[in-house]
Amino acid sequence: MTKQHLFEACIFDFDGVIVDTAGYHYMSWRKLASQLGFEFTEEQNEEMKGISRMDSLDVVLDIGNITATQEEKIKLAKQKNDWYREYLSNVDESAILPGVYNFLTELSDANIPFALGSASKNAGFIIPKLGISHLFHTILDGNDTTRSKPDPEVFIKAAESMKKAPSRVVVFEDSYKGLVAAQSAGFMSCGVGDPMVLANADFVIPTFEKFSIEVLSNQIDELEK
Ligand code: B16
Ligand code: MG
Repeated sequence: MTKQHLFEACIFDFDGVIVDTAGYHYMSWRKLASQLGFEFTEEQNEEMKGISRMDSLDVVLDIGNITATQEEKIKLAKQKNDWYREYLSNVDESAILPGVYNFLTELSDANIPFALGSASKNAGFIIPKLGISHLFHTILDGNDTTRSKPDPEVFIKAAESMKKAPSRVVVFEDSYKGLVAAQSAGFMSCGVGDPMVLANADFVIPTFEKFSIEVLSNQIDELEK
């Protein structure tokens, strides 16, 4: 068995893993908080990574001690999303995070399938702008699921679409809650970002720069020892 067979497929989160949009989510929530009259910090934003838009809104409103009716919440979420989409209006392949494109093409050339598993309802809208849709076996976003991370629904559906057992699939995630989702369903997990924040991952990489199938296989090898 060659090392690359230590895993059979991958699932990539979107915001903060494939593309540099996590900052735009933060800017949009901060703008909403400021309009509502309170501060929203980068630290508080960490809580929002990986969770759905409406769950994120509840977190923001809690921070500001604001109560809102369902109708008001829908309007506020729409406002946030309009700003987010405005920030994204010129997004193109330059927003792909460093090293990601090379790793995706390496997987593709090696015939290792991979899927997108995102909580974002905007992922399906953004990904064609990046010119990488054709590389993915399956693209699943927040429109394809009813439960958001830390529920593993999106990852389980992605693995099923590729006909792979979770234990043979590596999930790449930039959020603590996304890693909880991956681990609860028995996936291998790789955190992308700060190891202090992503302490629940099997292993963590700062970015995909200098990352490769060989590096991933070595990491898995270590895990299995
Ligand atoms: P939207 P991911 C998640 O995407 C983001 O991390 C999270 O911050 C956001 O609230 C969520 O998508 C919903 O996004 O408003 O675009 O539907 O990281 O799971 O790819
Ligand atoms: Mg993310």
